[in-house]
Amino acid sequence: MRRNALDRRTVLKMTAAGVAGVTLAGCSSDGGSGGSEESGSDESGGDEESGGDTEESGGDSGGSEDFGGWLDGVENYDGVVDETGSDEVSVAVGAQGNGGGFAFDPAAVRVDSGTTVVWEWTGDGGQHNVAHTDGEFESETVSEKGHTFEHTFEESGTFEYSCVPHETMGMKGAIVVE
Ligand SMILES: [Cu+2]
Repeated sequence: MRRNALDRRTVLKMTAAGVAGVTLAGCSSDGGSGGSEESGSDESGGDEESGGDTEESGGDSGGSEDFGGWLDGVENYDGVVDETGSDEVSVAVGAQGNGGGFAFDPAAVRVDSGTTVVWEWTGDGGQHNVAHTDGEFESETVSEKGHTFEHTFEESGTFEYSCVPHETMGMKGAIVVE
């Protein structure tokens, strides 16, 4: 709730902190070369994040969901980031991963139904898009930093998507709607 009052940049940082939290709880693989900048915000964001963890009624231990193998080989996938309780959630497009700016961050996120997910282009990795595997949503293919695409998830379910130009490199993601 408090999170909604923060600007998008802060939300992104906190999301990164959430990923780090999952890392600590789960396997100990490090965040990769792209994680160094984000790690600076981990300490401040981490406290707040752990406060929110009490809302998780068990269930999602990081990395236990593999989406039928959809996220196999997605370098930056490190468990489903819980953003339930947020009206709007940001996902970076062209985050570091998969050998360059070829990742969605977070790769997988859990939201409540009615949540708007806003994908925001970092400007890295060239041209990207956001394409649901079954065509329920699809963005333009663009490279410009700051470009956004949004989709409001009204129905519960699991939504797998990719960046079509970089899907084979592992630029894939998933939204779990409760
Ligand atoms: Cu891409």
